[in-house]
Amino acid sequence: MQLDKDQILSENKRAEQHHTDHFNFLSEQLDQQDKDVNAILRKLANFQVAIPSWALGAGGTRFGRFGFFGEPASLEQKIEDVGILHALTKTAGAVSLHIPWDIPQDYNAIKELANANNLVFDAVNSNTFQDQKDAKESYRFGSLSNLNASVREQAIQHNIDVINIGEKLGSKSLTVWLADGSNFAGQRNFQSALTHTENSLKSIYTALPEDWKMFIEYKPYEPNFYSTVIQDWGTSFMLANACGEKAYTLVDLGHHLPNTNIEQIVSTLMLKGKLGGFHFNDSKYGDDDSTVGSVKPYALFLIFNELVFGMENNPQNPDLAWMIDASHNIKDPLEDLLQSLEAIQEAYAKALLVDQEELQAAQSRNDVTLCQEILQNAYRTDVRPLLAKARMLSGGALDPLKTYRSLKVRESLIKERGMNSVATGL
Ligand code: LRH
Ligand code: MN
Repeated sequence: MQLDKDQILSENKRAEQHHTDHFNFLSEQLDQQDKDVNAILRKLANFQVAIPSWALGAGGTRFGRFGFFGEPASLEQKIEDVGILHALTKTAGAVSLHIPWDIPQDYNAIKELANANNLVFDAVNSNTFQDQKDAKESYRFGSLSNLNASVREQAIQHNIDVINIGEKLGSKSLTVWLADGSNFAGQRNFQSALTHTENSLKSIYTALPEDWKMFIEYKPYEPNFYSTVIQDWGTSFMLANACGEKAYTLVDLGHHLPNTNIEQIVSTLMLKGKLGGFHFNDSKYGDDDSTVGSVKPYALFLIFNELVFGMENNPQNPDLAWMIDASHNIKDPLEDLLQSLEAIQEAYAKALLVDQEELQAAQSRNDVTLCQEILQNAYRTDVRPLLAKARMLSGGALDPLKTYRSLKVRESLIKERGMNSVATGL
């Protein structure tokens, strides 16, 4: 299924007057504050987020899975679903595949389909946290950190296979997340686990094409509940430095212990030129993989404030990889992803309203209250007319979620795929 432009434009017609009134009111306000509205619109339009191929169906937990109807049962259908998100938002121009959940059968056909949906392939993700049925070795006691050299070899080879798959699709980066760790004190020697992991990552790094990046994703716990080898940003940063200049740290927002100051981690990694990218989501307790901005929207804004500062002041840090990593248990996956895309754009737009010079001047005078006011004024600005305008200028929907519903997209997907089609992934 593909949405055609005219369907979206006719929906926009109905909302146009309302949008124009709100946009004119806001841009007048921003003009008075000497904000360059056109520059902000350009930045919003250029901000493309990759959609995870593993989040297009209903996920589940160990307590059960409630399938969502009309799920994409093949990689082709997953790319079509990302195409629908991109047609509506014009900000979802990439898909991030997870291997072996999404191994293409016909690379040319997959590339053509992605092209037809104006999509590119972002980072490819390896998977050494599950055993494959025909695998020689098991990852029960770890993969790249395993005490057994042939298990490590198998995991290293898998990552090299994932790079080869990504190369055929035009991807330029590999994301490595390890579940490796232990469930009980005394189960593993921390130093041997870390040393094996470092050496294994270095082996994978040597197979990385010249123009590729390797993202090392950290996580404090789950599925191991006593220790995780790559548990925090410091460990990932250390391993990225040990591997080389093409290795970076990937920040998954859900991979932090409660009340961690993630914006400070982001700022530090950008200063050191080692921030590779993000897995956007939100969480109240653990790695909940909830809708972006649905729990801690102000924290997301503060992260984007550091990103905007870093993108203006840290040329040593490369362009970032923007990806969503979510899992949906009870909601329509496409509606959830539309909301996440909106929340990311909203946080970015609000951060672009922060006058970084004015903030630095207030910081240099230790005018604490004014520093807060500068941030909160930006955060309290309703930037949604800017997002809508940027989408409309790119041929997208003024209101993607409303358009998704009024065009009865899910109903059409169910008609095409049936009620019980199931997607691979989480
Ligand atoms: C681990 C993680 C990782 C993916 C997986 C699907 O929690 O965030 O990024 O490999 O989710
Ligand atoms: Mn992740």
